[in-house]
Amino acid sequence: MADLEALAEALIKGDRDGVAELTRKALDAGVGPQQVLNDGLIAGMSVVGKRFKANEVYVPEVLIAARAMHGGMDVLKPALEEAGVEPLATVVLGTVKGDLHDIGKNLVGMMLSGGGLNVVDIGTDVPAEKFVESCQKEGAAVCAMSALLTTTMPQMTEVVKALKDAGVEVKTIIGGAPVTQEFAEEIGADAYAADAASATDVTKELIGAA
Ligand code: B1M
Repeated sequence: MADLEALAEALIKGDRDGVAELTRKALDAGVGPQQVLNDGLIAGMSVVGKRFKANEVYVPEVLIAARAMHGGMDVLKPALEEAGVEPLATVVLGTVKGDLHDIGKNLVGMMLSGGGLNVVDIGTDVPAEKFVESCQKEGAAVCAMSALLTTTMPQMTEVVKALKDAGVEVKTIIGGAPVTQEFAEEIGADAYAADAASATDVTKELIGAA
């Protein structure tokens, strides 16, 4: 019988090769790809997320766990596609115009992927029009914005406004060191998250998948 607990544990430890091997073994043993994803990879990543939130692990551990997650996903992806398993939703993610910081954004992206979402990362220094265009093109359920500079926070206002003006039906979530819940409310964003793990929980709440 496949050991999905061991798979989750290998992911938490950041053992990329172990994760790939245990994912393959689980599939070979006849476990469905959705179950391998939920009870193995996502289960492991959500433990990492909780520990990160509680300051029990830090950025390097999350990056290593995310790398291990990718090792498992490489093996799992063809099986998921074959079984017609869809991601929960698509999230368009970017750092707003004028801002080149991407370490936090990338962490958010990794945790969102680890939570079963399809993440379309549109990079840094992204103007409002590009957010709008990408959300439309990708059929995104959520538009996620990161800003690390007080001077670029107003760009988030621009994106929220541009999405509304274009009539794009998408939920918005914002975050980054200078961003606050109050600011999110002020600009009419749907949600704020303080860190990458919370961003995943809040995004799932926004799409009713929590
Ligand atoms: Co810059 N920088 N930087 N910088 N930089 C800061 C942000 C700063 C606080 C440093 C300081 O002065 N103490 C300061 C901003 C001051 C302010 O506006 N309040 C600053 C400045 C001023 C600048 C420049 C203007 C410096 C200059 O050139 N004079 C310049 C601006 C360039 C630009 O963007 N146009 C600049 C440049 C750079 C580098 C290029 C050198 C580099 C970025 C490299 C890169 O990202 N590829 C850099 C770095 C590394 C930093 C610090 C040191 C670290 C940022 C970081 O990666 N943290 C930073 C000081 C600091 O924070 N100690 C600083 C780690 C990361 C994991 O955390 O990004 O906060 P963070 O992400 C967290 C949360 O915020 C949250 O989750 C993440 C993980 O939990 N989160 C979200 C982030 N996005 C989210 C989105 C969400 C939800 C949560 O929902 C969608």
